[in-house]
Amino acid sequence: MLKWDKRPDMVVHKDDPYNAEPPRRALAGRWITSSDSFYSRNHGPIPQVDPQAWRLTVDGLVDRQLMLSLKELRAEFPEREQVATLQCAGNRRSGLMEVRDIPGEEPWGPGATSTATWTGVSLADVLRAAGLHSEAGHVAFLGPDVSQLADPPQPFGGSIPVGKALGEEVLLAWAMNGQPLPAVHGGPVRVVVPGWIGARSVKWVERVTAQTAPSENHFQAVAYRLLPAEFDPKQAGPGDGLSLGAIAVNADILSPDEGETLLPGDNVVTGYAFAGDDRGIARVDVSIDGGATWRQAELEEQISPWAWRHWRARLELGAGEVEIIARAWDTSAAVQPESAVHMWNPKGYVNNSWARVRVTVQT
Ligand SMILES: Nc1nc2c(c(=O)[nH]1)N[C@H]1C(S)=C(S)[C@@H](COP(=O)(O)O)O[C@H]1N2
Ligand SMILES: [Mo]
Repeated sequence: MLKWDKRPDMVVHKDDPYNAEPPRRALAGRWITSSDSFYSRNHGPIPQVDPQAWRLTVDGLVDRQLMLSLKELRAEFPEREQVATLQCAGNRRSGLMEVRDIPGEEPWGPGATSTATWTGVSLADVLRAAGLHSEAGHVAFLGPDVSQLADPPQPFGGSIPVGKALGEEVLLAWAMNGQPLPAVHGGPVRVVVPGWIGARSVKWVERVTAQTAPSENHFQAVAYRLLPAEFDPKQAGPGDGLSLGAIAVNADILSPDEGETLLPGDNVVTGYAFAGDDRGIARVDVSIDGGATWRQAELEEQISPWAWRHWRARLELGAGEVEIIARAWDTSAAVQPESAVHMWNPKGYVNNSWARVRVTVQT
């Protein structure tokens, strides 16, 4: 059996804890990522949680503390299905590492982005049943997996502001692509926070706490924050840098792959584009002359307000080495920045610079 039932050609950044992304070809041409291709990002050992024994505690600034089994969660709240893209804040970090090394972090490519159909209940319904207090400003999540990346080691957690937590798209999900949620993706139950960095979608969630301030968990207060380029990440403490939440507009090329050899003439280029929260993809441009001139790609269907948008463009390519470039615009008219040089940051988050793939066109 392959590790965590993943396809054999996953790009494995680390075996233990398992960190792997699908190659571009596994994402290309598919609006829904099959579960065996979906990236997986883990900060600690993957727990095997018995679905019968699993309980969710809802506490903090609520009228009634709740303790729910999976059976109760399914019976007491309306079921919701949501297609949503997850994207790690470290997606495309490898592009930042080409600018300057980022010791201790993994060189993720464009595959730390995947899309699934999630089934569960709205977190908002559960918070309403608990009687959320008006002073609650944030909703914190806690998993059971203890990460050695925190000092001292602590379970993975994070939080989202109450305004986002009450959006009906935020799920406590037990199924992925119509199957029980696999352990590697947080089974039996995980949080899915569509449009926000993947880190907020806490897996194997055991506790939901309504509180006045953001979570003090390492992965909210210290990691997943955007530090100024000059900052020494070893000196970073709670609250330093910008807290990452909604995902910035981003895109990458899925086909052709980096280094591919193509035939001269008409070639089809495809890729994905994604913008977080309430923003959508408005336009994708492609260029083969370094960005001097652009041509608009054709946008494929918007399959859900919370999913990426695939795009395609037909390019006439002449013989030689060609760099294909793509950039997306979102519905707030934000566009991807040109260069990773200006995006570089000590932990290597949010590389949303122009997508570039170098190919050789045969003579
Ligand atoms: N409990 C727990 N939840 C977690 C993580 C983790 O290490 N532990 N990693 C987070 C990060 S950084 C990302 S990008 C997503 C990845 O989800 P996936 O492994 O299902 O793709 O899970 C998030 N939830
Ligand atoms: Mo992540």
